[in-house]
Amino acid sequence: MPTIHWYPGHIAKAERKLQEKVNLIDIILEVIDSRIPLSSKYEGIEKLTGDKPRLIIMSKADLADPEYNAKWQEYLSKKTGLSVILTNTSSSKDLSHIIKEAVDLGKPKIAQLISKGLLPRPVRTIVIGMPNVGKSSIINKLIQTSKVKVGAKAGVTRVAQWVRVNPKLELLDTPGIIPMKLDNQERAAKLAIVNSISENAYDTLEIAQEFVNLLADLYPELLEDHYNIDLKETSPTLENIAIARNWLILGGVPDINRCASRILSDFRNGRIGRITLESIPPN
Ligand SMILES: Nc1nc2c(ncn2[C@@H]2O[C@H](COP(=O)(O)OP(=O)(O)O)[C@@H](O)[C@H]2O)c(=O)[nH]1
Ligand SMILES: [Mg+2]
Repeated sequence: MPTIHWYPGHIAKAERKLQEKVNLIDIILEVIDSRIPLSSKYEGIEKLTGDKPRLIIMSKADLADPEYNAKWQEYLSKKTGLSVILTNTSSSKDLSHIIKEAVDLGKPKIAQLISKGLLPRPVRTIVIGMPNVGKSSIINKLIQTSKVKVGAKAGVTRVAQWVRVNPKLELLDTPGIIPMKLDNQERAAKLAIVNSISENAYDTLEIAQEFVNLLADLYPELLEDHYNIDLKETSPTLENIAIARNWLILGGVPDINRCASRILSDFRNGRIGRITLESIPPN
């Protein structure tokens, strides 16, 4: 198992900042990565959001295995009782779906304001998730139709603004970033594979090999086809893949560094195929 470094000291502060933002909003858009729906899901989410309504967005669905996408969507909606929407940032159909669900989720809150004699106002929401899951891409898509800034709010950093998505929905234009507690190294490795962890925190050779092991286990044909190896004859090491693909340095030595970076970028860009790295937990 590779070693991934993390700093527990930063977590409490990051959690406090996230909580401050969440306190300002009515409903939450929680983004997870469709390729690792478990590892990219924040375990402390219920504690953070209390009883505020929430919508789960499975991002990067275009990079994940379509069969697994459907299974994970069903599993998560059953388990949480929440709506789960699959998205990829190039689809605007998903986007209108998200907007409609968000407005619906906020209706009880607005009705409550009215019943207290207050004026109705747009539902306020925020996009939260781990680094690199696609939060900014979703925010940009949500606000591209309307660039109306509705002003800063006290309690949030000065740069955070409410943006009106439509007359019924306002979005905080900076995401809530979930602090990474990397105490589980298997999980941390998956987060590193999808590029959610800073490259300084891990060894690329180790993480690439970990990914190759997962691929050999879950999608052996994709590994064989894409890297030109036969798993019956060759064990899937970075050395062997570099040899098979003719990635060599002077003297015919396999270039494992190039091999490692290449494999990770192939996966992250969807060049190997549509891959999901986590299967549904047995019940
Ligand atoms: N293929 C694909 N790439 C995406 C999608 N959403 C985001 N990305 C890419 O993932 C990377 C991180 O996205 P970003 O929105 O900055 O994530 P954030 O760190 O959560 O704000 C960027 O390179 C995006 O282009 C998606 O739905 N499909
Ligand atoms: Mg971002």
